[in-house]
Parts: sequence; structure tokens; C-alpha cells
Amino acid sequence: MPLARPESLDSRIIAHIDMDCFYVQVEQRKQPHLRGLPTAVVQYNEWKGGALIAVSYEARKFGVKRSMRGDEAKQVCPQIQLVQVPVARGKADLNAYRNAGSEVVSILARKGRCERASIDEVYLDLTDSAEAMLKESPPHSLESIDAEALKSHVLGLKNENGHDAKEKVREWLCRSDTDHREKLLACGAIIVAELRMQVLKATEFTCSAGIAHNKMLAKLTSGMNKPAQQTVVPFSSVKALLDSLPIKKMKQLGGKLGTSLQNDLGVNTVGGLLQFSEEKLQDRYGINTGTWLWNIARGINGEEVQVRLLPKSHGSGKSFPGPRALKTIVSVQHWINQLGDELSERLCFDLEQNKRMAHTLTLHASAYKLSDSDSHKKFPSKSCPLRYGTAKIQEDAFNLFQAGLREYLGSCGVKIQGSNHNGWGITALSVSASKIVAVPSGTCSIMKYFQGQYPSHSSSKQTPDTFIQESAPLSSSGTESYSELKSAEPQSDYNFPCLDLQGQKISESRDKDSFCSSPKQAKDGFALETSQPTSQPLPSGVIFFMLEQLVIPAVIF
Ligand code: DCP
Ligand code: CA
Ligand code: CA
Repeated sequence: MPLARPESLDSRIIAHIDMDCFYVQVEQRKQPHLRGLPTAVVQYNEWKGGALIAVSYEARKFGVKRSMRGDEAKQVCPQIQLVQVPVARGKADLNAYRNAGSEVVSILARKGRCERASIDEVYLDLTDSAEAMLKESPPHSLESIDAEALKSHVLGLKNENGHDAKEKVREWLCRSDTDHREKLLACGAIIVAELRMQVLKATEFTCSAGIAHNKMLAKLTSGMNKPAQQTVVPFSSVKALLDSLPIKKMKQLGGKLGTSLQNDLGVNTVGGLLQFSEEKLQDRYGINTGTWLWNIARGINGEEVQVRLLPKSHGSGKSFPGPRALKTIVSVQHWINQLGDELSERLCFDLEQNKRMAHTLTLHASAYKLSDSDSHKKFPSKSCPLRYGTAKIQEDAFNLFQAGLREYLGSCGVKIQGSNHNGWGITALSVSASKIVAVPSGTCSIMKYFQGQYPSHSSSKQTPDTFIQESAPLSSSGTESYSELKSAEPQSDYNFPCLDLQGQKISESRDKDSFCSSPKQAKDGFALETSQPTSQPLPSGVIFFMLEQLVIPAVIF
């Protein structure tokens, strides 16, 4: 068996913080009379009362689950309060939730390196803060320990739920007869309890947390004691935690790899992997995956917390289940226009607030054919270079759709033009923007940046050659991806489009396709994202002229 790695002596302090029934809390803050009542947020939809997407803990006690529809929830809990997700452009509008998530991030990021991992969760690397606390005011020197920290669940601590549980936790937090790592962990628990209280005070939202020596263990435990509680993972309790952890519960083992471990190796818990040598796991699953499996069986995970407060991609999508499937090109175009409009608004907001631009536009769809021998064939996702401007995004997304549909229908020759029924249906559509980068600092103007970076094309049409196959999953509504995209990245040497900014005048920008013509959505929730962008800001010589509904980049040298 290989020797233990340096990572197993990991003395970092990592927290994973996840908001409790997040969309419900956002709605309850808007409508305080809903607080404490069984409440659920329902996705816009008339069928059977809509789909539940967030359920309060009061409603969960009645057996209400996220998989239910509104009507079903009312059967198991007649007094349930159902709140509709806000709607814009005929689809769910998640801006309020995104902004609420940003409010929380702006508080958490004060204490350590912060990685926004989804709309309602972050990782924090609190190592430096914990080291500072241990040096300056170690727990045993404190006159009193914060009540919230005393409510921590410390894995492996006996008598966790007994009457003197808090006293046990106090003893654990204040131990002086332990190693440096565990003293740091105690400091991490106190810091996270304090942060959670700050979040509650500033936003009225509760959250739960896992505190451990690495991301994997923090993530595994943040949901163990919900709502409004935190769980601490001392190194000594890792083995027991993983011994009983079903293999499919581990992030990245929920799919085929987890199934293979169960079926081919007969392993049902993460700890069950301990019986295999690293070489054996590498022989079976390749060098990287084999080593990764060997490590996770021991609770080892060297993954760093990335500095990321902003999303890596933006998406806007909608599903059209059952009878609502789109069956004509005209209806598809209508929805692509709605999705493109929303995406364009978000891109402009990102550019204005964070000085970032996306470079790749991708269209995903789910489809069926009526007479289909090849029913497993998926609608191919397509990408092209992204051009700013609502009409351009709409046009390019529609071209991508048509290219995808041609390929999807293949030789079966179903016609794709016209507005009559054509023998196919679209059950989900999404457009997304990825490859988001900062406009480089030191560039003397946005316009020069565009002119220098992007070869000019007179035609706005994408040629089929620039379409790139992708396989990212569909989003059902507006999405932001905060983690690495798993889909195939577009080829790196594709041509960038002309952004049509050259010689743009204010008067010409009044049309719908003007560059970032909608400044209205600036929101307080993004304050931190503005003040601490993950990347370089625009050069100081560039300002945005705001004129009525227009925002035009201009050079003031
Ligand atoms: N969400 C969604 N559709 C899903 C899952 C989640 O729209 N299938 C939204 C609603 C949730 C939010 O994302 O409120 C965060 O998702 P979580 O999985 O973190 O669940 P909750 O925060 O609602 O509950 P919990 O307290 O269990 O974390
Ligand atoms: Ca959550
Ligand atoms: Ca979550």
C-alpha cells in the first residue's frame, strides 16, 4: 500500500456553506407573514399546480418533497403556502435569488478565500483566519464561547445530543492537549458560527455549514444537520464517516463510476474502497481516477478553494414538457428570442458591473421525433463565437438551433421550415454564454480591445464551420454555472466575431441591437462583485455614457 500523502496531513480549514431552503427564504423575506409556515416555491406552470423547487423545513415535516407538484403538496399538507417563482418573458426569472446569493457571498468573502459554488453555496478557505485566531485569541483563552459555536455538531464526539452536549462541545473547542490541526479546526468552527450569525443579521437568511480540513469533507457534511446548524469533521472521525457513506452519495460517484464500483468491485461504501491498492484502482480506472479513488477512501482531497465570486457562465433555458412541446419553427424562434433577450441582459450587466465578457454562445435542446427508429439520438448542442447585442444573440442562437435540428433529423428528411407540424418536438431549450474573461487591464479602450482582438467580419451569419459540438446538460431556467464546465470546450483557434462597435454613435445605438442597451438591472446585491472582481477591471480611461436607456462605452483620453 502506498505511503500516506502529505495531503493527509492537511492543516487547511475549509468550510462549505449552503443556504437553507434558499428560494423559500428569499420569498419569506419578501413576505414576512410566510415565516414559520409550511411554504414551497413553485415553478411557473399550470399543470397540476406547478413543480415544487424549494420546500421549507416546516413543510418537509408534513412529507412535502421537491419532487412533488403543487396539487400533491396540498394533499399531504393542506395548509401549505405555495409561492410562484417570479416570471419574466414567460419564464422563471431567477434574478432575485441570484442577487440574494450575492448578498450572502459579500459577507462570507470578508473572512477568507471564497469560491461561489452555486446559487446558494460557497466554499471558504479560513486557514489564515484560523491561524490568526489561534495565535491571538485561542478558544481556551476566551471568556465565553459564542452560543452558536457551542451548538456545533462535532463528528465523533460522544453524547452529541445529550443534555450536556454544549458542555462537551465547549471542552472540545477549548482543548489544549491536541495537535495544531485540530486546534485550527476549533477556531474554524467558531469563525463559521460567527459568520453565519452575521449572514443572518444582514440578510435574514439562515444557512448550514460543514467545517473540515478539505473541500470534500466540508461539502459532505454541510447538509448533515440542517437547517441553521454546522457540523465539524475532526480528522479522527473521517474513517467512521466514510466507512458508512454510501458510494453514490459522494460527489462524482453518483453516476457511471459509482455504479461500476458497486457492480464490478462490489464496493458499497466509500470506506469499502480501502481494501484496494492504488495500483489496482489505477489499473481498473486509469492513473488519475485510480489515485483520486484511493485518496477519497482516506478522506484526502487536495482541491484548492478558488477565488471566484462570479459565475463562470450564464444560461437561460426553459422546458416544454408533454403537450407543451414546441412543434413549429415559429414557436422555437419565439422562445429563442425570449431566452436570448434574457441572456443578453445578463451579459450586459456582467460587463457593466464586473468588466467581463463572454466569448462562446451555446444552444442546447432536447427533442423527439414522431416516427423514429433512432429514438436515443440526442439533439446536438452547438456553439459559436458570441457577439454582443440582443438581436445578434437571438439570430446566432437560432442559426445554431437550425444547424442542430438539421443534424438531429439527419437523413430522415423531415422538413424544418414553415409553421406546420413537422414530425418533431422540442421539449427543452437553453442558450448559454461561457468562456467569460475580464477585459484586460492596460487596454486603452473597450473599442480598441474589440478591434484588436476580433478580426472583422462583415457578415453577421455564422458559417456552419464555426459550430462546435458540445454536450453540456440543459438548464431548465436561468442558470449560472460557478464550477468548471464539463462540456467539451470549443476549439481554441476559432475566429472571433466582429462586435460591430467600430464607429458606433450614440444615435445609432437606439435600436434594439445596441450594445448593452439595458442598464436598468444594476442591483445592490452585486456590490461586492463590483468592488472585488475576480479579474482585472477595465482601464480607467474607459467610462460608460448613460443616456436614457443606453449605455455606450466611450474613451475619454
Ligand atoms: N433549485 C431548483 N431546482 C432544483 C434544485 C434546486 O430550482 N432541482 C433551486 C431552489 C433551491 C435552490 O436552488 O432553493 C438551492 O438548492 P438546494 O439543493 O441547496 O436546496 P434548498 O436550498 O432549497 O434546500 P436545502 O436546505 O436542503 O439546501
Ligand atoms: Ca441549499
Ligand atoms: Ca445548494
